[in-house]
Amino acid sequence: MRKKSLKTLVFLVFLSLAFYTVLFFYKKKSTATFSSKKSYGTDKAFIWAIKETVQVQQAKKPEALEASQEKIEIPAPAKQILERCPDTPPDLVGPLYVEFTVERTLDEVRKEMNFLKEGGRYKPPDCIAQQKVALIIPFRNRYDHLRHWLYYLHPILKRQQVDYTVYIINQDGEGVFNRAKLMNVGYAEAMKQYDYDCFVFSDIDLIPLDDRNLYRCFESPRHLAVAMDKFNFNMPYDTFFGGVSSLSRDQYLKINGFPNTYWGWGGEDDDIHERIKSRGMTISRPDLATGKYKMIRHQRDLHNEANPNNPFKLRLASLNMNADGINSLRYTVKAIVKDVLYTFITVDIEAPQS
Ligand code: UD2
Ligand code: MN
Repeated sequence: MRKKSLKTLVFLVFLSLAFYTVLFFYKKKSTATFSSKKSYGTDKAFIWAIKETVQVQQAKKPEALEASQEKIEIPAPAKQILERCPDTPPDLVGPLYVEFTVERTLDEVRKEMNFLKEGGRYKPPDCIAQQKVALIIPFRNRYDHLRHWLYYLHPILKRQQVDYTVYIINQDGEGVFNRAKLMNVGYAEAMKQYDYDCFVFSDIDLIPLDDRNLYRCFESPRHLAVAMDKFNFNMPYDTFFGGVSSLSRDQYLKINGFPNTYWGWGGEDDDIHERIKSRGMTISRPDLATGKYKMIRHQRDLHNEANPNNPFKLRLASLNMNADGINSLRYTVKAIVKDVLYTFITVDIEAPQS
């Protein structure tokens, strides 16, 4: 019996020894596995293996990261490469209904033109406009006309897919009006702001009756207002160049711009025609149906009386053109105001008193 108990005791001691031995080695292993500097030198091979594993995992990490990013990443929209706008703008409607009986405030017009940027600017959003066009309007004290012009022209120009800005060139003071000189100022000021390649010069009181009459430049200088209601929708004479015209930058510079010396009403449009002719260029025109215009009826303005000297000057047009033009232009800008509908430039053009 005693012998049996001794055996059991020895067995128990053996068992507990075995247990503690296992426990000791297990502890040692677990310390080595989960780091600590203490164990670093003690089992280099083991640590190396761990580091290697970690490195392999780290090396794999970017891949794993990339893979996970690929999954959640929303594919970026393919970068839209804009194409040149088509030769014929797709949204043109043809003949237009135009009337001047409705009173419009500038604010009402502003609300309608929500596609414009400050300065009276627009650029087609879905294609690259064929031309960058500055619209130049000689102006003084014609605010009623201005409202109508903006109301009708902005949507037309938008449909024509033009990259454009509207410049109202406002003559400062009460001196004699000078339409052509104001148009030169418009050219010079517009060129300071943007790299325009085309200039459309328009009276404030002329609204096109067909949006297929494109406000852009052509191979030769263009006369757009060929069929006005006030002339029974016809040309008043063959060489008529008044109302609305367009010249590319090159064409404009070729004729040294416009004359600065036509004070008061009349003659300057014929002088411009002479300049074009004397430089060997022809005039391009829309047909009489497309080139229809409605003019807002008005009296002759104060300080813009017909100038009796202008017809004589006209005879010397081709002689004077080298000395009188964009190369001799002198003026002082008084103010530039950028509205959403237009860039309004008030300018002192050294006008004589009338
Ligand atoms: C004709 C021509 C015009 C020009 C002018 C002679 C037509 C439709 N147009 O216009 O192109 O050759 O004769 O100079 O035939 N303006 C003002 N405030 C003024 C005076 C003139 O803003 O006080 C501007 C305005 O843009 C006007 C333009 O100058 O539309 C031409 O003046 P106009 O309308 O009095 O001359 P009009 O109709 O005889
Ligand atoms: Mn007029």
